[in-house]
Amino acid sequence: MAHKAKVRLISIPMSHYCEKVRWGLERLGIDYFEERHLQVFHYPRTYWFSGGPNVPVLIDKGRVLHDSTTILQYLDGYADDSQRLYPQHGELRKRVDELEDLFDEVLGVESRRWVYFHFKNRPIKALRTAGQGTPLSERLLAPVIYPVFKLLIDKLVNPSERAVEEGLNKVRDIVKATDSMLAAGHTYLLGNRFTAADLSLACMLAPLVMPRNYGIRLPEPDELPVLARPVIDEFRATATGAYVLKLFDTEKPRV
Ligand SMILES: N[C@@H](CCC(=O)N[C@@H](CS)C(=O)NCC(=O)O)C(=O)O
Repeated sequence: MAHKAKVRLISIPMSHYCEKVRWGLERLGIDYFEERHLQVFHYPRTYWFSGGPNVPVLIDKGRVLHDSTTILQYLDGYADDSQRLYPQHGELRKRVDELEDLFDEVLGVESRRWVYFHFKNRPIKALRTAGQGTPLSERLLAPVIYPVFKLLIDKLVNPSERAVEEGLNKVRDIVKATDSMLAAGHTYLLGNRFTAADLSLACMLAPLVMPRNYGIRLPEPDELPVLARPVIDEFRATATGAYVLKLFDTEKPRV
């Protein structure tokens, strides 16, 4: 693929872990090329570059990095003091790391489970969102391999009704905690500085509040399955949901 960008991001475009990296790159104004793949079709590329199944994978000057947190920390090396997402020392850095880990490992896992629960039996709708910017060959083949894809999702994500309900309760607990942090009245979660904790909260909650200015066009609430809409309304109505929508609007560069 011919392109002049120095940095390559291998992504599944709807992935909120990939959104973290896009946001990090765009915030720093780094020229990058996003190589987008549909789920499953990404495997040859990720195994080739990183030896593993997951996106995001970032390739910069011959270095291969994977895991959104590792990548954001790496990109912080390009940031000047005012742009840094990770405070350099001390207690604040510890809090940023703890929160980013909680958002990635619990919130992001549960918001993704919820998405797959609502979309796994709606291949046409799912492909319309997931396919944006992916190769035509993948989009044409996707309906054929959809049964394999569904089996894999059941195994990897377990989007059962019970797991989804339990997962939403974990999300509610996290949102209660972030609501009280926001009630302290600072501009951001941990004070007056935008950090990786804010960025990760925004991306990991995104599937449950469907912001505009996400890296792909997400469905509007009225395009969602009827049963999914009350959950979007619920989270948009929280202080954290409103905060996340505001971050997408004000902190994420428009490209
Ligand atoms: N902790 C990882 C999670 C990445 C992740 O779970 N990526 C998913 C996409 S949302 C993936 O690549 N899944 C492919 C698979 O499991 O086969 C990160 O922060 O990057």
